[in-house]
Amino acid sequence: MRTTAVDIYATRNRTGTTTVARPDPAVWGPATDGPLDADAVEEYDRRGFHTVDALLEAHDVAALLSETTRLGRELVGDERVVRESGSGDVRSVFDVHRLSSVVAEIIRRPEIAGIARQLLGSEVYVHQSRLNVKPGFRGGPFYWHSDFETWHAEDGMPRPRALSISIALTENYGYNGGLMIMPGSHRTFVACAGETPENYHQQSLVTHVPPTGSPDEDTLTKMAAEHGIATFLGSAGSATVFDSNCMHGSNGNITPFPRSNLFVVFNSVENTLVEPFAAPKPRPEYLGSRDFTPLS
Ligand SMILES: O=C(O)CCC(=O)C(=O)O
Repeated sequence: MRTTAVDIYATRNRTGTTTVARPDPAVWGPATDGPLDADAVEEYDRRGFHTVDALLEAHDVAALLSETTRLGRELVGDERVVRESGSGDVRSVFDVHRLSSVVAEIIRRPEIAGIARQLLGSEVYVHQSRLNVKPGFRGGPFYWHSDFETWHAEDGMPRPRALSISIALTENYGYNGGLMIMPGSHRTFVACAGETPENYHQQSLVTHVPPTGSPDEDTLTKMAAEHGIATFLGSAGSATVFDSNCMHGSNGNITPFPRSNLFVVFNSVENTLVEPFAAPKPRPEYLGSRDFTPLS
């Protein structure tokens, strides 16, 4: 574990949830050069996210869905595949930018990686990628969290100079477990209670309310009252780009309509990982990559 004099994003190793205003920007630099226009950049800066319609065409979506099925079938017993604890259904397949040439090609496109370069103000690399599957009738929820809180504590990401692009592979209705984000929450860093146990990812990725790294209910209630909750609605192929410190999560899916998406996390090459800030050792490479080669 890293020992530094002052960690402005100190989290874990405490008994309660605390909040602090985030000192870092969400948009790093002028962001004038890239796929997003000035209004989109302003919205991302203010709300912490922005939705792009029709980022992928139907044939790309079909190719990604078929990759999801293939990887779930081929990677039996592989730790990169996380399954629902009750049903054994595939919940997530990680590291898909390395496992699938289809994913590798798509995420490098200027209209995708270019958004990350534009908002993060530098070259970028992939910190993590995953296909999240939320099948009809029994897809599990993802509890409220800030990704950056986890990446800082467990992966050693110094600052919130990272973002995710979540690309819908199925229609996202208001009721099939789509992404929920508290708009504007990216401006507040929520430090969470609890200590990070050894190999915590083996527990946290399958537990619907992870005991460490989850804000307490009082804090979430206050944040929801202040910011409200926006739900991502969109057709297959649309996408939401969101800041690494947004408070977000999603409900389970008991509707007959599956909800799957591709998540890609881009980190600035000027924000590469160090030792974890609040965990005994770094998480495995497929969760927090230490290959900082800029995307070509
Ligand atoms: O797929 C979802 O609904 C949410 C996933 C999520 O929050 C995450 O991967 O950090």
